[in-house]
Amino acid sequence: MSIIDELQSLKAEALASIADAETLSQLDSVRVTFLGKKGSLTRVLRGVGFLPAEERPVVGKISNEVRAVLEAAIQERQAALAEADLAARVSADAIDVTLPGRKRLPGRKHLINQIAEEVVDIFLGLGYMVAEGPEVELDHYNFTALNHPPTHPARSATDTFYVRDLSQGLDEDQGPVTEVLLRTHTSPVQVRVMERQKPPVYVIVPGRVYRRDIADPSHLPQFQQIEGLAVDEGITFGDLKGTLDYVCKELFGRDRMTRFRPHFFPFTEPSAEVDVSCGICAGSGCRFCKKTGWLEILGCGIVDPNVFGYVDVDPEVHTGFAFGMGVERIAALRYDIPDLRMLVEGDMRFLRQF
Ligand code: 2U9
Repeated sequence: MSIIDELQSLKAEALASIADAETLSQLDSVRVTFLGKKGSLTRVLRGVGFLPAEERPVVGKISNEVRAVLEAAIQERQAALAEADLAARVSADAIDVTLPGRKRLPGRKHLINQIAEEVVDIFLGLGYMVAEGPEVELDHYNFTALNHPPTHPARSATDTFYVRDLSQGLDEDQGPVTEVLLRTHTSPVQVRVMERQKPPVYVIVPGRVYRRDIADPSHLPQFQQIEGLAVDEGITFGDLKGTLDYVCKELFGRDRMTRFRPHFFPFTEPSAEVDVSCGICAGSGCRFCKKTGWLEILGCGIVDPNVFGYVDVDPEVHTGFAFGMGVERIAALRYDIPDLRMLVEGDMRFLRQF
């Protein structure tokens, strides 16, 4: 094959490879293969030296033409590939400006917190102050100072979460630790208030409490309580009844009645449970109130003199009443929620503003 034929077939082969190149880097290796210093064209032109002198300019001219054609073809293909590459990237990154924007969903206070605030506000209106305290408590404030005898069942490790300091590692020999616990009621806060403040004391205490209960429709191992305490000279059970009857009417409606049933609590004597008349049947008995006409909503009593002994208040001079309610239970009664667990399962319908 003559050099000229070789040049023509090299040109045809190179043009085909250029057309086949699908990426810029493939195209560059085609360029190196055919036009590079050690490429095919250079190799063919090495034979020029053996040609008769008169043929050399002709071959030289043709080889320059081949080089020019190939360089032009490469440039053209390069432009086409770069354009296709850009188009692909643009379409991959494309933003569809016609899509609707992301909605920011407004939230609202959870029902539990709404009701807790509502109850607190009613007592603020009666002149009570609000107090808060630690959720990790000492046995002294949670039980002893609240007149629980050492053997009281609520003190057992099956009823109360006890806390251990594991910062020094888990020591298996460490016996049961009974000094530190998760408070089972907010009453220890009232004890702390009375330690600091001499009567008159009118205080309302909202907060989270913990009990080792298995969650079921009417129990939660963690729930919110609101407790209150009034200590003054000459406080009577009549003051307790008047206050709680007013609060129930504020919470459930002016037409509702209350009744007080005798009960027992270690920290109050006498003690009572308070029922509010059923809002569905107005007291005549229905399924909602289990045919009783009444719904149990809180506990209360006259502060036991023993409790005053722990905080240096003289029971001969001062008397007091106290009460407590579970906020989830109030929410369930007011809004006919059949299972307390529904309130704490993260259901967004309790948090979304519609
Ligand atoms: C002091 C003295 C007395 C707080 C009280 C109750 C009655 C009561 C329960 C209601 C439902 C707890 O959430 S519940 O399970 N509470 O019935 N609590 S009297 O008595 C006190 C508090 C503090 C110094």
